[in-house]
Amino acid sequence: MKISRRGAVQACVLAASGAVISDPIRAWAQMQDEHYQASATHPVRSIQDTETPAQKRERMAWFREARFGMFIHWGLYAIPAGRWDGEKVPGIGEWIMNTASIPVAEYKALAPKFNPTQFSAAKIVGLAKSAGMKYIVITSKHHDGFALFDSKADPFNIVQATPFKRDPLRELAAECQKQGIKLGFYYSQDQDWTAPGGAALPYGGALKSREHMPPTYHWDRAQDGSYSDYLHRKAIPQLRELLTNYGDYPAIVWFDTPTKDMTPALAGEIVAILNEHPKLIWNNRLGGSYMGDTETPEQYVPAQGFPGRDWESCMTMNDTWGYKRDDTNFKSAEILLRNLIDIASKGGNYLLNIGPMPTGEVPAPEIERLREMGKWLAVNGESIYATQPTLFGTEAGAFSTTEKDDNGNPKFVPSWKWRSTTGHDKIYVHLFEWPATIFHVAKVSRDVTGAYLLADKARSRLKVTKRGDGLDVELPRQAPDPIASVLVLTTA
Ligand code: JFZ
Repeated sequence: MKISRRGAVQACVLAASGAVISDPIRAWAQMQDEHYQASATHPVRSIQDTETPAQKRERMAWFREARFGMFIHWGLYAIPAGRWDGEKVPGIGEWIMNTASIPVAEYKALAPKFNPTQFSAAKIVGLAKSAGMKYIVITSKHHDGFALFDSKADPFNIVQATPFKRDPLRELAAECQKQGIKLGFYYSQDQDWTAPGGAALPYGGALKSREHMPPTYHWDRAQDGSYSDYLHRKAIPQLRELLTNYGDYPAIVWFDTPTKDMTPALAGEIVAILNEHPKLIWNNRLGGSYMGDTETPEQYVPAQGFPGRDWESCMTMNDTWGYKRDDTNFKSAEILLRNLIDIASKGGNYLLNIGPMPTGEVPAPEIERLREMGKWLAVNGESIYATQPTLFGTEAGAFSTTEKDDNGNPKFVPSWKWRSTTGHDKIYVHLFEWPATIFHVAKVSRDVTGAYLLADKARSRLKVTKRGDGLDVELPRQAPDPIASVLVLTTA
């Protein structure tokens, strides 16, 4: 566990392409890691500590079947969209207040300008559904402290501080209920750059300035205050609001960036509240030594998944979570689909981000890619949802015998020929490269009784012959899908 988590954090740092993530963040991540290991007993036992394996299976069931969800990063940062005072600000869009050292009062002045009249919960939920996604996780409050929901606990929120006056979370909850998809809330419980006492981490370009110095990394006096007061006056009351005001939701609470301020005792106070919601799933980023339900690899797919743990890779389509008008570096639908298949073959979920614009609309390149993924899933979804990981295991790649990763461990070199998932009485093989007529299936722990292509509505049987320990499957000349064609092996 120790090694895999440390490796995960480091890989995450590497994968966030560009010089965006700083060494202090890396140091913080390592410190967190040690902290995480240090506390053997929790001051308040969490549901994960007390439930039986059967209860855990029941609580996690929908999540384990879902495989594909939509992350939404949306807030005031969509207005500057990566530029401040006419300058392009490096790094991820939702960090602009920190990266550009924007004073609290100046940042808060964005709220009266936030009027996303084009926001439509029906359209966004419809988009997620048409992409084949089974759940949505939206930023109810990011590190900038702005609540995207109706909050009595703090006035810096979309209903009280903007001309929009509507509660997008309420509208999304109603729509998700209607369209039958789960809704989760991201909540930045620890960092809050506009509430006195909220934590701040150093980041990217901001480090080069003389501001943001330890121990607080603050850049404005208005940020100073007691962390415990912040938690008791803002974060905990808002978490209570989120957990009680939205009917059956949230299905997930997605915490983020715990710092050492979040002691086990303080985290325990939050856990006591989470415990009142026995169906809730929450991630591993609360802090205070709590492991939560899910590992959250960010911007990468772990080489071998996280055996024994539920996990969810969160990723951007371009290089930012929050909308940035200058970021057009979008991954292709092909890469996104490969990621989804890769993740499913290792037993995880893919939480793929969109960053809506200040109007409330979703950027066109994001809509296009989601629709393309949805088209593929409409044909091939059976090979993804509610499947088990691969029975093979060597197809994903191998650890290099010569090259080392940043950590000094053997570097994992992925291979992109094929992946596999497992069904009740079927093995699915996702072929990225279409073999010249024969696909050889290595020895596997089940008896293969037949083969057909998932895209073939007639399910015409393909010729299967024994060769060595395994089987040869004879394929047609033409791949049914340019990105990934699914071969189904029926098994006894
Ligand atoms: C965090 C946020 O800071 C970011 O804005 C976004 O919401 C993302 C999903 O989560 O990003 C992180 C979290 C952890 C590390 C780096 C970035 N880390 O461990 O180095």
